[in-house]
Amino acid sequence: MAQLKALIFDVDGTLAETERDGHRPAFNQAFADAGLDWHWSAERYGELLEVSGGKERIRAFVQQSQPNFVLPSDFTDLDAFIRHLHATKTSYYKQYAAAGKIPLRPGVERLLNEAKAKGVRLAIATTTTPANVQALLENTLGPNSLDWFEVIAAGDMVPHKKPAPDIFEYALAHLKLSPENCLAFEDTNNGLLSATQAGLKTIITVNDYTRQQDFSDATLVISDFGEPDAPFHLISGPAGTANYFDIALAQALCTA
Ligand code: XBP
Repeated sequence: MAQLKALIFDVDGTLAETERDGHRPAFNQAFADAGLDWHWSAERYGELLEVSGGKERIRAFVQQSQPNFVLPSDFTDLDAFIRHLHATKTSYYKQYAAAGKIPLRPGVERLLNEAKAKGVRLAIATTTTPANVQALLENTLGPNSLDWFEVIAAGDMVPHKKPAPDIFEYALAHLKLSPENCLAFEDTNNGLLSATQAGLKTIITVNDYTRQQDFSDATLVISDFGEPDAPFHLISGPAGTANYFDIALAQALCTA
């Protein structure tokens, strides 16, 4: 029987609705600052989210939709210009987090605190930039909250971003744990592919960008983690009598 030893969390869309509340407006503000007439609508951004990584997403947008794009004269190549845009975007994301514009999703803080109280180890496996993780956690969970996580695997730390398994494999290696003793938490099909290829049972919490995606290989699919007074909506999988996600349910799913 596999004992639950650690929870490994995706960030964007799982811990918080960051794509809606942070990343998309930050991208658009960075484009405006650069004098570009690019504006990613919620719908267009949902399409672009197929591409993991903000820098990769900008490049995909240029290749898909800006065939006549002319590089500004003070940049030597497109990668340098994308890095500049992305750095501006990250600064806006951090400002939004600091302004309290990116709240945690239901049940996240409760589940993290219960895990800590019960000795279940915590880790993060995300495509987003480490600075964004720090800004989100410190501005929602407090100044020492990064220390709750034994490893924060993020962004360019690995060569291949989700749906490749690299980022979850990086987290498992640093935890020195077998995937059978962990659960992954995701919100997208790309994230599910990444976690399951790393051997992890995966819990999906859907959101407006992802609820129509294929989660056939997920262990459990729920609307969110829920709260005792605000139950989750069970979409698929064995939740038993639970109506919010807690360590007891996590252990039952890990063992099953
Ligand atoms: C989601 C991503 C990230 C964010 C943007 O990461 O793909 O690229 O959309 O962040 P995850 P950056 O779901 O794995 O948390 O611009 O810093 O990449």
